[in-house]
This record gives sequence, C-alpha cells and structure tokens, in this order.
Amino acid sequence: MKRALVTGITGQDGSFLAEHLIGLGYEVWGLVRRSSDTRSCDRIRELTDGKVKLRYGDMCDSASLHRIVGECKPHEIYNLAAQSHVRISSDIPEYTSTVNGTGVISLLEAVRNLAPEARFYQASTSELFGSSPPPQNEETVMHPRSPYGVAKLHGYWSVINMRESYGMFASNGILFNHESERRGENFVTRKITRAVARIKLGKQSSLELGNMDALRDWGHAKDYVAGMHLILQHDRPDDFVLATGIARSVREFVETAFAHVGIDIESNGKFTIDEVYHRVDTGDPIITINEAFYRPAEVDYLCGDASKAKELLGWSPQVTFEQLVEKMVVSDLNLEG
Ligand code: NDP
Ligand code: GDR
Repeated sequence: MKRALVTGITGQDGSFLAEHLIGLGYEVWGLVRRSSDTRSCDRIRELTDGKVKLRYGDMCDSASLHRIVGECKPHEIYNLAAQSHVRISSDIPEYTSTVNGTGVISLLEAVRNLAPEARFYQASTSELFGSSPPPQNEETVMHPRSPYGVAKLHGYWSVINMRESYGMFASNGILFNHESERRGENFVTRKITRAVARIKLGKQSSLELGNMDALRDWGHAKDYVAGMHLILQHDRPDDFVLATGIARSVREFVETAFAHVGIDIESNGKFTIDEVYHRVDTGDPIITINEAFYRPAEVDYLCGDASKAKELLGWSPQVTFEQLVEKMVVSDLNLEG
C-alpha cells in the first residue's frame, strides 16, 4: 500500500486531497499543528476516526518535520501547509516567509535525508506571476506582489534546486485560485457566498469588500487535488500550471451569487471606493467598499494556460464558474439556514 504524507491536511485542499488519496487506496498521514481548540480539524472530522494518521508538527519546527518523515517513510509528500492569505501576509511577512519559504526547505531536507526516493509535491501558486500579463503558463516571468508570493517563490525555486542538485522527484503545481464549500471564510469567494446566504435569510443586511475589479481564474478545489496527484504520477518531476483558462472579476462573482438567490442589485456606477450597490427591491445599500480590504500591491489579472497539464497529464477541470458559485451559495444557505 502506498503511503502519502500531507501537510496542511486540515485546510481546504488538504481535506479534499486526503479524501481523494484514501479513495485511491493510499494510507494517508497528516501533519497538524497544535491549536487552542479542535475546530481546526473540522474539515477532516470524518477522517479522524482512524482513516488518517495524524501527527503534531509545524512548518516552523524542522525537528518535527524530520521526525514525521522518518516515522512515516512516505512514498509521496504533498506540501500544502502555508500561511495562505495574501493580504494578511503583509501584516505578518516574516512569519509568512518562515512557513511558506524556509519551511519548504526544512521539509525537503527531511525528505532528502530520510526518504530520498519519495515524490514531493509543492503547492506553488499563480501569485508567483503577480504583475505578469495573462495568459500565464510555466514559461511566464514571475513577479510576485506580496510577502506571500515572494515566500512562495522561495519554495518554488527550492523544489527546482533539489531536483537539479540531488535528482529528487520534486515537482511544483502552479495552481490558480480554486474554491469550494470548504473555503476559508476570509477569502473573497466564501466571504461573498456566506454573506449572500445570510442576507437572503435575513441574518445580515450588507457586505463590505475591497477591490471589485481584480480578475481571477477560479475553479473547484476537487478538480485541483486530482491534478496534484497526477503531477506526482508523471514519469518525471516537472512543474505544471493548473487553471481553467477563464478569468472573472470579483464583481462578476458578486453579481452571479446574488442572482442565484434572486436578489437584484445595482451599482451607483462610481467604480471607486465610493461605489455602493443597492438592493433593487428596497433601495438599501447591500455592498460597500472598505479600503481595509485593499492590498498594498494588487495582482490585477490572473488567467492561466494549463495546456501542458492537459497534454502530459490528461488533466482538465470539470466544474464551471457558474456551478462553483451555485455549489458555494447552496452550501452556505444550508449551513446558515
Ligand atoms: P488553507 O489556508 O485552507 O490551508 C492551509 C493549511 O496549512 C492548513 O491546514 C493550516 O493549518 C496549515 N498551516 C498553516 N501554517 C502552518 C504551519 N506553520 N505549520 C503547519 N501547518 C500549517 O489553504 P488551501 O487549502 O486553500 O491551500 C493549500 C496550499 O495551496 C497552500 O500552500 C496555498 O498557499 C496553496 N495554494 C492555494 C490555492 C487556492 O486557490 N486555494 C492556489 C494556489 C496555491 P491550520 O488548519 O492549523 O490553520
Ligand atoms: P487571492 O484570494 O489573493 O487570489 O489568493 P482572495 O480571495 O483573498 O482575493 C482574491 C481577490 O479578491 C479581492 N478582494 C478581496 N479579497 C478578500 N480576501 N477579501 C475582500 O473583502 C476582498 N475584496 C476584494 C482581492 O484584492 C483579490 O484581488 C488565493 C489564496 O488561496 C492563495 O493562497 C493562492 O495562492 C491564490 O489564491 C492563488
């Protein structure tokens, strides 16, 4: 039986990946960090009943990474652990750098010393491209725009360096935004769908957002974790973009989500921080802009070209933008109802 070690198993992707690997017959191990309550394991609650082996550790504690790799002796390692919030990375840049950059080196060193034949997947990101114009693919110049992106670039190159220096099977998945019903509540898509559900149910009246005109290439996380697995099944280590190839603005996400629950909204057309959307039925403000949600440097336009993954791995996403928004809104209506 193949053993896989997943860091970040309690996160959105980690939970879907663990389920996917168990479905494929893997023995799944997960690294969890100590938390003051047990809610951090909510996404993997159903797996904690013996389906996964969990071990305490932290990306900032290299001894714990060595211990877990030595005990598990994995065939495959998926490094998904990260301080994954781009805007918050500007508030905690050093910590973000340690977890998302140095932490990758610590884990790679543990693998090189204790499981050198293992295959290593690194959760790299479209944020690496930053200000490079779309469509972005594996050849696009990288120009990150946040401490998060800079730290992830460190991780990205560490993987390539291990491959070139020691022949390790280490690959980067350069994944564009992927969302789901399990998305953290302070990422924009989930923030929107949760608010739309609460507004529909009369539990909230309005929502504050930041930049409505950023464009993102949004897919569903389930499709992307399947791609992570395929990247490690390829005949050689390599780097792959996973994306849908279609970009939508935050504004389009908002409008699609409200349309789904039958609430008509209209903008005052200011397209600045003075923009306000009103409910058509009551005239009440429903979306206002708060500068606090803007980033020091924005990534304006991400739209990926995943031709390489399609050709070499046979990967393509199945869930459309409209289906993604619908799934998230319906799930939040159920959770809030
Ligand atoms: P989440 O924020 O949902 O999950 C992050 C995971 O990392 C959680 O399990 C968290 O644990 C864990 N973690 C954070 N800090 C540490 C630490 N110091 N030591 C150990 N574990 C830690 O992220 P996603 O699931 O959305 O993303 C998974 C990975 O993919 C991340 O690396 C992210 O940067 C990257 N990525 C995500 C994309 C997306 O659109 N979702 C796109 C491209 C890349 P805890 O539960 O305790 O907080
Ligand atoms: P992103 O996701 O930065 O792309 O990183 P996020 O959902 O945080 O932002 C997407 C875009 O929405 C704009 N925005 C807001 N964002 C948040 N969080 N909250 C708001 O109120 C808001 N209003 C507008 C942002 O400015 C941005 O342009 C995600 C993470 O999962 C990373 O870990 C991953 O690497 C990238 O996707 C690919």
